[in-house]
Amino acid sequence: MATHAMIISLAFLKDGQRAVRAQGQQRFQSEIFHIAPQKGGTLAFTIFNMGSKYGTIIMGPAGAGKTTFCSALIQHLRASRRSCFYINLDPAAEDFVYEPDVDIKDLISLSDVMEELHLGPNGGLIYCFEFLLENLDFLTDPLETVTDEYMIVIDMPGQIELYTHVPIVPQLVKHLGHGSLNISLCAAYLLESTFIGDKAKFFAGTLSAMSAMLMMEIPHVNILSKMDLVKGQVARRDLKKFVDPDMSLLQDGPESGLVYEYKEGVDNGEPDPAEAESVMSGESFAKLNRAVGQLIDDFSLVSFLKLDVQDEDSVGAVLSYIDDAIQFHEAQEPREPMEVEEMDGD
Ligand SMILES: Nc1nc2c(ncn2[C@@H]2O[C@H](COP(=O)(O)OP(=O)(O)OP(=O)(O)O)[C@@H](O)[C@H]2O)c(=O)[nH]1
Ligand SMILES: [Mg+2]
Repeated sequence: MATHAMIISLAFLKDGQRAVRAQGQQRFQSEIFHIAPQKGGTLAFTIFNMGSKYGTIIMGPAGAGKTTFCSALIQHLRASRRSCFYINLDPAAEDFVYEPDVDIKDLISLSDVMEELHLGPNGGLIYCFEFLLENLDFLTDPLETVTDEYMIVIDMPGQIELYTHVPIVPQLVKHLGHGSLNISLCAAYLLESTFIGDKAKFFAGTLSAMSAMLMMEIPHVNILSKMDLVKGQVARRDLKKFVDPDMSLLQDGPESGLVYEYKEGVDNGEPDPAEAESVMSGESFAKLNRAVGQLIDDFSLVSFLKLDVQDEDSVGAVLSYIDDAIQFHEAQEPREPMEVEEMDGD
C-alpha cells in the first residue's frame, strides 16, 4: 500500500495568531487528523496515513540522559512485546545496553575524523553528519524492511547546535519523513530536572527545547529527565511551575538574580541594558531573562513530561505520549487471538 503523510506546521505570528503552513503535499488514503498542542508540547498538526513507519528521535543537551532513556524505552517495548529498531547516530558513543541495529560508527567515527582531519569534537561531529547526509543509503537501506509494527528509536548526540544552529538534523528528519521511508517521527527532547535549581539555566534549556521544536517541524514531546535526582527536594506546587513553565518564576525574590529591583527615588523606567552600570549590577541579565521568559510565554508551546527511568510506569507514560503523537496504535492491525497466544508462547 502506498503510504503518505503530511505535516502541517504551525507558524506563530507576533500578535499570537496562528498561521497554518502545509509542507510536502501528498495523496491520502485513510486519514486521521491529529490536533496539537498537547501535554509535553506536541507542535505539529499531522495527517497520517495507515501503513507508515513509526519512530522517535531522542534529543537534548549533553548528558541529559538520552542514551539511558533509549535503553529504558527499548526494555519497556520488549517487555510489552513490541518490536523495536534501535539506531545510534552518536559517532562518539561507545557503550550500549542494547546493541544498535544501525550504528553510525560503522560508517564514520568521530575519533577517526578528529585524527585524520584535525578537527575538534564539535567540528568533527558536524563533519560526521554532513558525511551521513551524503551517504544516506547507510541509514535508509536497513530501514526499508522495517514494518509499521516497529518503534524506531534514534539516539542522537548531545550537541544541540545540530538541531538549533545548523539545519543538519532538521534536514535528516525531512529525509526520513518523506519519500519511500515516510517515517512518522516524534521528537523527544530531554532536559535534566536538576536545571530547575537554577532558573536562568532552566529557561535557557526551555528556550533550546522550543528552538529545536520549531526547527524540526514534527510532533514533539519535552521531557524532564532524571526526576529521581529532585525527588523530595522540590514541593509539588513548585515543580508544577517548571513542568508547565510559569513566568512568575522569574518574578521571585531578587536572590534569583532575574529581577529588576525597583529603587525608591530613582527613575523607575527600565534601565538601559547597554549601560555599564546595568551590566555590572546584573540588571541587563535580568532584563534578558524576562525577555526570554516572555518569548516562551508568548508561544505557550513548551511543557514537560516527567521521566524517572527506573520507574517502569514513568517510561510507559512517556511512551504513550509518543505513541499518541504519531498515532502509532491507530496504524496497527488488530491481532487474531491465535497470534497473541503464539506470541505469549515465545
Ligand atoms: N540519577 C540518574 N542518572 C541518570 C539518569 N539518566 C541518565 N543518568 C546518568 O547521566 C549520565 C549521562 O547519561 P547518558 O544517558 O549517557 O546521557 P546522554 O544524554 O546520552 O549523554 P550524551 O550522549 O553524552 O550527550 C550517566 O552517568 C547516566 O548514568 C536518571 O534518570 N537518573
Ligand atoms: Mg548518549
